[in-house]
Amino acid sequence: MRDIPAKRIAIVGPGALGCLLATALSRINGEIWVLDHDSQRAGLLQHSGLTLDSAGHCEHFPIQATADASRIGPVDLVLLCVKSTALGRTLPFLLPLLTENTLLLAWQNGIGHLPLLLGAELPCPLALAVTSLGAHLLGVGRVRFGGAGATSLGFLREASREARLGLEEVAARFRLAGLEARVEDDILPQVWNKLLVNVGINALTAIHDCENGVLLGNGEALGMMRAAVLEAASVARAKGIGVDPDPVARTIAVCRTTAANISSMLQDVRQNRQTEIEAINGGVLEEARRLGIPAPVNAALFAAVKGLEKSYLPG
Ligand code: KPL
Repeated sequence: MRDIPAKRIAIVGPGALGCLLATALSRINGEIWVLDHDSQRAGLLQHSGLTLDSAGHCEHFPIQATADASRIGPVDLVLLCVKSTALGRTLPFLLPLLTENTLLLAWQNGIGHLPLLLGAELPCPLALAVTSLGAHLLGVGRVRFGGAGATSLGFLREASREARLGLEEVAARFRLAGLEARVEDDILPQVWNKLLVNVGINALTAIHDCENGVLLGNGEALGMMRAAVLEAASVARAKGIGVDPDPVARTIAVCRTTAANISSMLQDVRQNRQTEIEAINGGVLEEARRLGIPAPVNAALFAAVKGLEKSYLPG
């Protein structure tokens, strides 16, 4: 592929999104690595590569994968695709990938993890990616494309000119790979707009053990959705973040377009994994508490999902 320089890129976390991005970027000039904390799975990925299932058409991509970041060494770009719950243990693990010339791009849902990201001692610039790309993991290294969606990229802090140019180049690379991507001057409204949707859908689907679309036919759940989203939107506005003027309509629209989806939180609960409730409704609660804004519905959703986790997580 011409027009774009070859880069060394590491994708950390071979979940649905990590695998999808790895397949997309494999089409473009560059050296792609997948870093996984699980050495057995990394071995499988190295051996079998990635498979992308797009509308029933399967494509295979050989990939380099390892559980040892020092085997990869410094790279130009890191796509940090682990869940917010794994960030604490992942940041030290990926340090061998980073130099001052690396760009670290974080793809987590929610906001509760942002203090951890911002407080991390990193040698390189850090940017956030907010995406509505759909992806579903079918098995190790096997991902189903779940629908096109825009990706916004942006820095949370003042960034150097080089870093901003680097991020523009990342957006161009994604576009060349067929993904819709753009750089935002202010990424926070995008982070919060996505958060508001997750606040309204994820916990409720976990509590009711249902697909996203089922919420639309449940009057009680719809009332909770509306109230939770409005509480979170008041918090955003109190922080001066310009979120969507009608976040409830947006959440309902997403519920409709993703009606058959099992939300990421329900998938976590069904597989007895820790959910992202701390980063999503928990993140809103933390900000609400700081600002003295009541958020009883988010508190109830938070407590209910914590109760579910307690039934299967040790400790
Ligand atoms: O982002 C999602 C998630 O499941 O985390 C939604 C938009 C709710 C789609 O399922």
